[in-house]
Amino acid sequence: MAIALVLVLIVVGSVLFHVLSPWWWTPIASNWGYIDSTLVMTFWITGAVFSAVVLFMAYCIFRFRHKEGQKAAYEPESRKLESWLTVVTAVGVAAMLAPGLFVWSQFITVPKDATEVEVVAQQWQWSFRLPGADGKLGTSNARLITADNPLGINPDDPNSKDDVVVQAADLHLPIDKPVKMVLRSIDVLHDFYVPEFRAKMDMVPGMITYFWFTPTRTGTFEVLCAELCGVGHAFMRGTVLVDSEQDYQTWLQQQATFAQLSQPSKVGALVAPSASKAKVQ
Ligand SMILES: [Cu+2]
Repeated sequence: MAIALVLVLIVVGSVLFHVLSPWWWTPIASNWGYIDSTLVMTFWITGAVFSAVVLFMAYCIFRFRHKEGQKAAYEPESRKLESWLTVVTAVGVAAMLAPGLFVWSQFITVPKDATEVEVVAQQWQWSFRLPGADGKLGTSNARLITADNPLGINPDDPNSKDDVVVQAADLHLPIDKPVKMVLRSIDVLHDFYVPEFRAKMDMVPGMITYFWFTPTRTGTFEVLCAELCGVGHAFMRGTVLVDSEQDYQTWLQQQATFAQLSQPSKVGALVAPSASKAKVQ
């Protein structure tokens, strides 16, 4: 009886916690309202199943409790019950999965007018690269990483000369312009995550991953690493500032291009320690 009561209390407590909890999402600052709808849908399905299963357990414990002279019948298999459960589970899982797949396909179908912004992760900081006037990012390669070229940008690629390099500093984005975030890691697994944008994606060494979004609100947003990447993982924070077009242009004017950065010290490029870090991990 006590166990049945505890189970009922768990359900009531969970529902009350949901209704009364002050913990909820940060206000959205991008076009990904779909992500929220998908989460809400998943939440209702899993929440309903959770309540139903726990309440059913409580009912069974109460209804079939031990009574003097009563013996339980052994029934190891019930085809009817099994097929019924299989169908309900399959429908539930499909209902959770299907909307997610539609949203996923939109998430990675980049609109033609999106500007590319490269995010480079390394233990434990964020760097960014914007295409210059040509609108194209130059190629890059982890083997090209040196002290003078910490992001491994290809100096022989004509497209990379005017690329704007934002090394270990804040990224600015103009409001209401779609951006394609091109994600790269130069050591271990990381994950680029800005909670307000409702967007995150793993960054895999040797691979380029991406997603797109349109910032819809100006402000300062925190970038988190959402993939355990070593002892400094918790401190791997960054900042994205969504500016009005004018503020964005002012900021952009102050940034250095790859050509400018690589000019002063062409001599004796040293191999950056980040190349060997990957092996240690
Ligand atoms: Cu990380």
